[in-house]
Amino acid sequence: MPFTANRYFKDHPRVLVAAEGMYYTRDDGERILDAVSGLWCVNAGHGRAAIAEAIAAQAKTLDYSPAFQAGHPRAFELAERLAAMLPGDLDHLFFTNSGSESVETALKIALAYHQRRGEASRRILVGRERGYHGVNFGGLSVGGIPGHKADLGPLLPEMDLLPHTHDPDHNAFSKGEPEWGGHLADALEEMVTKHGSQTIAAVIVEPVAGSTGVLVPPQGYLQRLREICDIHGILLIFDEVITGFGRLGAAFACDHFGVVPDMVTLAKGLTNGAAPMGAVAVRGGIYQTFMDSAGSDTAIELAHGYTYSGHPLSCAAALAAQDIYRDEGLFARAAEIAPYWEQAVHSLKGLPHVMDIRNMGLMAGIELEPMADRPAARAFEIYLRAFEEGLLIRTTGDIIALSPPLIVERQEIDRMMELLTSLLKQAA
Ligand code: PXG
Ligand code: PLP
Repeated sequence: MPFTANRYFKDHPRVLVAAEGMYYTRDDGERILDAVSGLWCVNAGHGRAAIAEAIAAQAKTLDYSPAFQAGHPRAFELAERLAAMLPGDLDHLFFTNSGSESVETALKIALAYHQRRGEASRRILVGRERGYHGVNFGGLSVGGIPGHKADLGPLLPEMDLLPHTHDPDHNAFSKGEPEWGGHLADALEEMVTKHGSQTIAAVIVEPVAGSTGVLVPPQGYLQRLREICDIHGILLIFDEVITGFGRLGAAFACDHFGVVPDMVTLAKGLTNGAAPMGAVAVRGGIYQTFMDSAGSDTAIELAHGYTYSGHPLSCAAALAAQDIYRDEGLFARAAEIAPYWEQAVHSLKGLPHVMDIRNMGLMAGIELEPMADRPAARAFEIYLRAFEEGLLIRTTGDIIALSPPLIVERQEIDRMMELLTSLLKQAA
């Protein structure tokens, strides 16, 4: 099982058999409140009939269409739809099957783009400490979680990592963007000096780091990264696998922060989690560079793609999900309820073990003091107890991460906090 304590699971299985709205149903028939949107993906809540029907209808009409050298209407429709939603000239899309594949795709496009425009010296890919960009080799290389790389030996050699932005001495219990830390973006400037100009191809960051415990960017940080990238001709990639599709109360984090990156990676909420799918959006100039540099008009411009790129069932699911987001105004709804969410999660301050709480949009991280000699044990224990008591949360190290579906109601937020309060009080 993926990222699972397999032996423990065998002895203590946790099995979900159905889902509707804000709730899962366990195999013992009990309902459990979903405070993480499955795994940060079911933004419109579970069991959306329109998505299920769209998938079924698509399966009957066109089950599969070859991804290479042919197309089908739903993929173009979805690409146009996303291009219209994305800011600026982020207007060309490439479809994948996951966030990890989206990241690989974006990193490959970055390297190839510089080659194509005659700056082949730009080979270095820059990520950030505590960054998560999936589990494939490129994403791992620029990822900032040492434990994910430990057993693998050298990965991509031409890479570097920016410092992460979380320092509890300066920003513990920040509501929204911390005031401290914007200057940490200047580390990119220092990297240019260290490696030489025209050596860095791209920088990839999560606008808000999700997996490593909801690390919110300091005020001005992302804007400063954009400026430095512009000055030095470096591509800026926002990994919006979690922040995309309303999580921050806007369609994308780029809208929320008013920063247009050169590429955006997407997945998860793209289909409301109902079918595997990812996407990479690129700015028009990147697309055009490939079109203009490929030689004859039957040459393939980008030697990349997956059997299931733009799978018809995934496209149908994504289009139906986007209809729901639009028709129910869910991104605006997330923005509307975010202040209530903020005050609710910060009400846990002062409970046993709570060292820090941070939030943005409908995301929150609650960091606990680790048990001596047993890192991550305290949070995992709370995860297990929560599951028993009827609440699904996510934990990473000793941090509880929350990201409820955007349909969450105030009384459901209250229920989450009530349960967490009692679990924290009981925790060892
Ligand atoms: N980039 C980011 C920013 C992500 O959050 C990926 C890439 C990889 O996506 P796929 O679809 O290949 O898993 C992710 C995925 C968690 C958790 O709770 C986070 C993710 C996946 C599973 C669990 O920490 N993020
Ligand atoms: N391995 C083999 C032997 C293949 O033939 C293919 C695709 O044709 C792949 C891996 C890649 O699979 P996918 O396109 O689903 O990523």
